[in-house]
Amino acid sequence: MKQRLIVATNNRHKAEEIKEMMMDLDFEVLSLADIGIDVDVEENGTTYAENALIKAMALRDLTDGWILADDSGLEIDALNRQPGIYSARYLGEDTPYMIKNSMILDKLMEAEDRSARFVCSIALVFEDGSYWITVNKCEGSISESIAGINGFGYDPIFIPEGYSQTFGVLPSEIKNKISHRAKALQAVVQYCKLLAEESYV
Ligand code: ITT
Repeated sequence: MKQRLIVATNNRHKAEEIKEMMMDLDFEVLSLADIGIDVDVEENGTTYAENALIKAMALRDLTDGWILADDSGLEIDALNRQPGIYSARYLGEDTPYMIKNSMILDKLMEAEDRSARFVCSIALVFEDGSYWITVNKCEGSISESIAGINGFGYDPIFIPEGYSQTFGVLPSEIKNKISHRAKALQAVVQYCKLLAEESYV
């Protein structure tokens, strides 16, 4: 029987990416929407890892199965690594990303250094309350203009290292191989394979 894995996010784009990347694996991957749960967890941690664990642990009493939560963000060096863990709330939680992205480009108008990275921590919580956490990143830079409609959030202004187009333009097949979230999920899968071989963990 497939292991039931609940993806503890209210961000449907994240849930879709995670489902797509875990499609061929031996998990029954379900989002909060799939199991009819609607919770808003206060993210009061000071790191991505803390927040990922807070989100995953909050779901433990509400459902069965393993729980996976993602906390992620964009760090822009010229802005002292803002917005970082505050990425969802930066410039207003309800401000459309078209406006947020254009405000960021304005802030970087004079910047010589456009380097940036996406960071993603994934926490995996097991039924007995034990957990495992990974943090991964995807280096890149902020584009000169907003480009593309693929992905979500800051994707239209982020160019991953080794490419000349934003995640908003690049197809999801590429983002899902090289992104911060893709790397974190690759680590999850590797850990789950070790778990299956018991003697290693
Ligand atoms: P949950 O907490 O319910 O998972 P959220 O969107 O609030 O949903 P976070 O607190 O982790 O999630 O905030 C992450 C924010 O970082 C997200 O809202 C985007 O603004 C940005 N972000 C993270 N990953 C991204 C990606 O792959 N592409 C574009 N923007 C991303």
